[in-house]
Order: sequence, then structure tokens, then C-alpha cells
Amino acid sequence: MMATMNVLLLAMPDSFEHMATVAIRMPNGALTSLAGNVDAHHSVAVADLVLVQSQVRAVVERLVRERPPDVVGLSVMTFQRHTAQRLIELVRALRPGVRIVVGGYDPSLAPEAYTRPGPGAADFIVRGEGELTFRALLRALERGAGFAGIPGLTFRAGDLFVDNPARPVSGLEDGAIALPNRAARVLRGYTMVGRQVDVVETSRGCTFDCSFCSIIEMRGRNFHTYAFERVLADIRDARAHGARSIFIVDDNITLDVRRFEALCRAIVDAGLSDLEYLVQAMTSAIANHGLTLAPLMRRAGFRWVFLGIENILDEDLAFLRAGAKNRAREHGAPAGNATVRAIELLHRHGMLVVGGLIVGNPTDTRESIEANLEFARRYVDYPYIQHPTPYPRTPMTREFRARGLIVNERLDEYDGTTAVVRSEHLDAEEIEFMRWRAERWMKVRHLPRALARRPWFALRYGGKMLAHTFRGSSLRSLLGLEDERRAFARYRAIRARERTYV
Ligand code: B12
Ligand code: SF4
Repeated sequence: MMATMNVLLLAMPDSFEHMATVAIRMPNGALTSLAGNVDAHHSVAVADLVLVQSQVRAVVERLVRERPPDVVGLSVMTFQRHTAQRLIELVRALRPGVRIVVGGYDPSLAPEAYTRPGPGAADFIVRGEGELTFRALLRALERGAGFAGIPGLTFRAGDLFVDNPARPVSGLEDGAIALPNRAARVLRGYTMVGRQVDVVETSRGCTFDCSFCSIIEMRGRNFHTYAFERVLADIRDARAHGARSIFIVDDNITLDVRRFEALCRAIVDAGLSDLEYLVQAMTSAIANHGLTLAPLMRRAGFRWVFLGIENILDEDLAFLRAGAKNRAREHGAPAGNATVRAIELLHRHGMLVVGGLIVGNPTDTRESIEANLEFARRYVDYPYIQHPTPYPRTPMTREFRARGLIVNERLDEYDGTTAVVRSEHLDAEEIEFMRWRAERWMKVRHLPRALARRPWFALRYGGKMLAHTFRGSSLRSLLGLEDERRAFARYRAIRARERTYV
């Protein structure tokens, strides 16, 4: 007999600080992908708690009451660990006997955080890609069978946890992973600057090894692609569920530029270029292939490109191991940093650039940080400036630790905009202050351009976005009548309060 199980999948409410949640609330792609790959007789609900940030407890209580779950799964990034553990505690109190499964970057890279005895411990940890492991886990639970044969799973056995061998990464090409199940979502309100947004994958993996990136530890250096028919079906499904903006969440779609170009053509041929697309890209790929790639991207509907610039100085790029992906080439020979050329090509074809920069690296000085801030002021359409954050098991974390530069171990502050490491020359707080002070004004300057295509959104929410950007600041601090450091202290206090969701 097959037993139907109620499965509740939760994405954490903790969000980044770059943009107010009135402007961006993104679905978690992992959970709908899991929901699409469990056996059809189970009933799965997916709840993105970022949609209900101010009422997390009440919503979870309601969901547990309305459809009492047999299994609850949580998708967790490192800075969300604390919230996840509070939620595990809450769910266990509401429904004793429920099985708790955790997955995603944090449980995969720091499983020990979820096996420690205590109210925040899980029953199962799915390490790495989840679809096949989670399906096998539900089958084992259903049949009352053991868990020893399920690769990628860590499971509780009495007081101990057993780590099964890792699951090899999925080859995607073979069709083993079915389409996401968006109908499983039980909350509404996804947005990207006023348009309903969804996420779509076309590939997984990356062959680079940037020292700050969690992806390589998570799955090794490899690159696998979905067939175009599947990608187009996925985009159609997202559109049928109301999406007008699509975020292509591939780790690095620009690894295979010819494929990306072909995908752009396929999107146009399939009549899907009426949607707006956002994507992450390497500067080198855009700079070196942009003459053919950028016009195709534009035709397909790409409007926003998140460029992993990381840093404009060679020494910092060497530390981040991000030199190669930011190198321009001319006639086959290296020709300096690719960033300006990439931005210029994207602008020429009417796309906007979100500039990802990382400041506060070990040898950074006031001047080197200023140089990056000045670059962002001048060239990018929206800044996404972060501090190096020592996530579990990355090479960068090892180096920061060896050099004694990590000054903050409170993981809920590992949101990218809190400086938790210092440089050899500057305190962490000073680094964060420099970024905060500069970035607010960049956002003011860039906001009109960023919102130009959405006048009604600008009218309705522009004020809220500015209020978010300037929280902590006062008229006096803006007029120079109050030390800006006091405003910064107020901003940090507000941010600290925001971090308590449950
Ligand atoms: C899309 C994305 C976003 C989006 C949407 C986030 C969201 N709602 O999910 C946006 C732009 C908002 C975002 C923001 C941030 N992100 Co982000 N983001 C990504 C990205 C690009 C793709 C994630 C994705 O959808 N992949 C596709 C799905 C199918 O794969 P997956 O998530 O890995 O899930 C699989 C497994 O992990 C597992 N799994 C996951 N959850 C669960 C749960 C269960 C129960 C089970 C069984 C399995 C399971 O199974 C899934 C299917 O195989 C990744 C990776 C990358 N290339 O950079 C970074 C990444 C996840 N982000 C990261 C970070 C740090 C952030 C920010 C903190 C950065 C910042 N300071 O701005 C913010 C904060 C997020 C927030 N909530 O506000 C880090 C996480 C590192 C870490 N150790 O925690 C990553 C890995 C980037 C990196 N290179 O290091 N992000
Ligand atoms: S290129 Fe991007 S995805 Fe690849 S290792 Fe570097 S940061 Fe990670």
C-alpha cells in the first residue's frame, strides 16, 4: 500500500539588504524542483517565507494546522541557519513526531550544525543536489525501509547520525530531473520591481574556482546542461503561473557562450521573448563575445545582467581567485580587465548592469576600497557591493581564518553586507561604514534609471525603497549636522532587529 504523505517545504524568510522586500521577493527554485520530483501521490506544499516576513510564526502555525505535515523540509543558506533552527523547534512543538529534513548550502556544507543534540537538530540532511535523494527518502519512509542505501543522505540512527556516501552530481542531459512543480506554492507575492518573477535553471555547475564561492565545495567543478526543450517548457510553465520576469539562476551560464547564444535564439523562436530576463554573467564572456552575444540577449528579452566584477584591482582579484574570469582577450592574447568593455557592450544593447563587487579583502586599504566604490559610482546601473563572507568550507574562509582576520562568528550576520572580516589595514566596521555611506547615494543616483521602465512602481514604491536605503539616517545626518557614524549605528541596530523572524 502506498501511503500518501503531507510534505511541507519551507524557504527561510531572511533576506538580503541590497533592495527592500517591496521591490524584490524571489521564489526559492530548489523547493519547487523537489516538489516536481517526488512521487505523484504525495501532497506537497511549498512556502517561501520571504513573502510573509512579518508574520512567519503565524503562517507556519496555520500551514501546520491546515495540512498537518508528515515531513517538513527546510532550504537553508548559511546566514539563515539561526532562523532555520528556530523554525525546526517551532514545527516540532506544533507537531511532535514530524520528520525534519534540511537541505541547501548550509546543511550541505556544515551538516554538523544540524546534527548537534538540541531543539534545532534535524532528522535528515540532504547533502548536495536534492531531487533524487529526497524522492528516495520519501520512498524509504513510506515503506518503513532503511536509509543506508540512499546516497547524499545523512540520517539519524538513535543518538548518532550516519553519513551515507555522496551522490554523484546529476547529468541533467538524461532527463532524470523532472520539471519544477510551481502549483505546489501556497503563498503569493513574488516580485522583481513590480513584475511577478520566477526562477528557471538551464544548467548547473561551474568550472572556475573563485575562492569565496560555495558552489565548488557543494558539487565540484563541473558543468551540466538541461536540453532546450526542457528549458523552454520550464519558462512556459513559469509564464503560465503568472511570471513576467524570469531570473535564470544558473551558476554560470556564460561558461558556454555558444550554447547561451543558441538559447537566446530558441527563446525568440519559441515566442518567449515577451518576458523580461535577468541573468548572472562573467565579465570576460561578455567582453570577449559580447559583439555577437549581447544583441542576441537583448532580442531574447534580457534586461538586467548581474556582472560578477568582484573587484577592479589585480591584487584583490588574485586573492578572490577571480582574475581569469575577468580577463579580456584580444586576438587570443590577454588584454587587461574585461569589466569596462563588458559594461559598455551591455549598455550599447540596452541592458542594465547590476555590478557585483567585493570590498574588504585582506590587503584592502581605504584607497583600494574607494577605488572600487568610485568604479561602481561611475559605471554600474545598480550596485551590489558585498564584503567577503567566510561561508563554510570555502578556500577563502580557510585563508581568512589562517590570517586571523575573522572578527564576527555570528552567522546570522553573514548576509554579505555586514563586514565580518577585517583587512590588514582596516577594522571590519570601518569597511562596512565606507560601503554603507557610499552605496546609499549610489542607489539614489541609479534608482531613476533602474525604475525608468516602471513608472507606476516608482510612484508607488520609490519612497519605500528610498526609506529602506536610508534607514537609520536622519535629515540632520544627511545635512551634515550629525556625525554619520551615529546614523550608521542606528542602521546597524535596525538591521539587527530585522534579523529576528521567529
Ligand atoms: C538565485 C539565487 C539567489 C536569488 C534568490 C534566492 C532564493 N530565493 O532562493 C537572490 C538574488 C535573491 C539571492 C540572494 C542571496 N544569495 Co543567492 N543565490 C542564488 C543562486 C544563483 C542560485 C540558487 C538556485 O536557485 N539554484 C537552483 C536550485 C535548484 O539549486 P539549489 O538552490 O542548490 O538547491 C538544490 C540543493 O541545494 C538542494 N536543496 C536546497 N534546498 C533544499 C531543501 C531540502 C529540504 C532538500 C531536501 C534539498 C534542498 O536540492 C536542490 C535541488 O537539487 C545561488 C548559486 C549561485 N550560482 O550563485 C546563490 C547562493 C545560493 N546565494 C548565496 C548568497 C550568499 C546569497 C545572499 C546572502 C547574497 C547577498 N548578500 O546578497 C542573498 C540572500 C538571499 C535572500 N534570501 O535574500 C550563496 C549561498 C552561500 C551559503 N553558503 O549560504 C550562493 C550559493 C552563492 C554563492 N556563490 O556562494 N540568491
Ligand atoms: S565564476 Fe561564479 S559560479 Fe563560478 S566559481 Fe566563480 S563565483 Fe562561483
